[in-house]
Amino acid sequence: KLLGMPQTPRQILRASPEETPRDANPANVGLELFGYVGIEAVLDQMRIKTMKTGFEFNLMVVGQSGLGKSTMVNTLFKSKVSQKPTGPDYEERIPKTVQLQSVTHVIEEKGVKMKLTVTDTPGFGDQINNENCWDPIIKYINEQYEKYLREEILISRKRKIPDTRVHSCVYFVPPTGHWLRPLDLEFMRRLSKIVNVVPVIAKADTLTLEERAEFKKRIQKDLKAHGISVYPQEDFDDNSDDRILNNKIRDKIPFAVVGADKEHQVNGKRVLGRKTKWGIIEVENPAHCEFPLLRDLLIRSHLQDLKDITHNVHYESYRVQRLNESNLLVLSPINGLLGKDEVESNL
Ligand SMILES: Nc1nc2c(ncn2[C@@H]2O[C@H](COP(=O)(O)OP(=O)(O)O)[C@@H](O)[C@H]2O)c(=O)[nH]1
Ligand SMILES: [Mg+2]
Repeated sequence: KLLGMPQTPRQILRASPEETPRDANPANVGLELFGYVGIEAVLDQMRIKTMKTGFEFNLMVVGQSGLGKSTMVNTLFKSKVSQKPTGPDYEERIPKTVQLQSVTHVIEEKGVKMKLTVTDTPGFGDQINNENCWDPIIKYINEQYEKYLREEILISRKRKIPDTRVHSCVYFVPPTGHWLRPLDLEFMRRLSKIVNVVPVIAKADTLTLEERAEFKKRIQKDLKAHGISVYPQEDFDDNSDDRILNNKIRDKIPFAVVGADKEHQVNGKRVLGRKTKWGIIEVENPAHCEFPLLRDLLIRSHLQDLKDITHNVHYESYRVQRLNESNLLVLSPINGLLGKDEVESNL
C-alpha cells in the first residue's frame, strides 16, 4: 500500500477510475496504461517540477549612500521570512555597507520554495568626484554573465548551471522632489543596457502624497527624454494583454517606497513600520507607501518575466558580444573559455 508515501508525479497524473472516460475513442489509446491524461497534465508536471526544484531569484539594490538600501533588503526579507521574535526595544544597527554583499534566504509560500538572493552595494556619492562610480557595479553584473557563459559553453555542461545573474536591479532615487540628477540619469542609462532596472523613490515618507505623485511624473518624463528604458520595457511586451497590464505598471513606476526593519504595535498587531511624529508609517500598508507594489512585482507577478528577459535579452547580448569579440576564443573541454594565447601557451 502506498498510503503515507509521497505522491510521485505519475501517481498524481493517474486519474481515479470513476473519472476515466471508457469509450472507444482512438484518441484515448494511452488510457489503459496511464488512465485519463489531458494536455492540462503538462501544467501539473511543470508545477510539480518547480515545486521540487524550487527556483532562484537574484536582486540587487543600487543607489547613493544613506537612501535606505540596506534597510530595504531587510524589509523585504522580514516581510517574507518568519523572524525570530523581537522585543519592543530590539534594535539592530545596520553597518555601513562597504562592499558588494549578497544575502540569501529560502522563502516558502504554499509549498513553493524560492531562493532569494539580494546583493547590497556600497553607496556612492561620498566622493567629491563620482566619475565612474558605476564601474564596480557594472563589473559585478557582467562577471555573473561571464560565469554563466563559461559554464554554458563547456562541452559537458552541468544539467543546471548555477545562476548568479542579476535578474533585477532596484535603483534608489533620492527624494529631492525635483528632477533626476545627471548622476542618476547616467547611472541608470548604463545599467538599463545590461540589466532590468526598477527605479524607486527612496524614503518616500519624507514627501507628501502630492509631492510623490508630482516627482513620479517628472522622473517618468526625464527617463523618457533621455531614452532610458527601465523595467517593464515597452519593447518586450509580448502581446496586447501584457501591454495593458504593463502600461498600468509603467504609470506607477518609480514606486515610492519606505523601508523599515523594526516592528511596531498597531491595533494589536505587529507591523513593520517607521515611527514619525504623525504616527506609524506601515511599510506593508498600500495606503502608506508602495513597498507592497515593489515586492509583488519583483517576487510574485513579474518574477518569471524578469528572469526571462535577463536570459533572453541581457545575457544573450552579453553572450553574442563576447563570442563575437574575437576569434581568439577557443573552446576547451577542460579549461572552458580560453584566449588563443592561453591555449597555445598550454600546448
Ligand atoms: N525616513 C526614512 N528613513 C529611512 C528609510 N529607510 C532607511 N532609513 C534610514 O536611513 C538611514 C540609512 O539607511 P541605510 O539602509 O543604511 O541606507 P544605505 O546606505 O542606502 O544602505 C538609516 O538611519 C535608516 O534608518 C525610509 O524609508 N525612510
Ligand atoms: Mg547600505
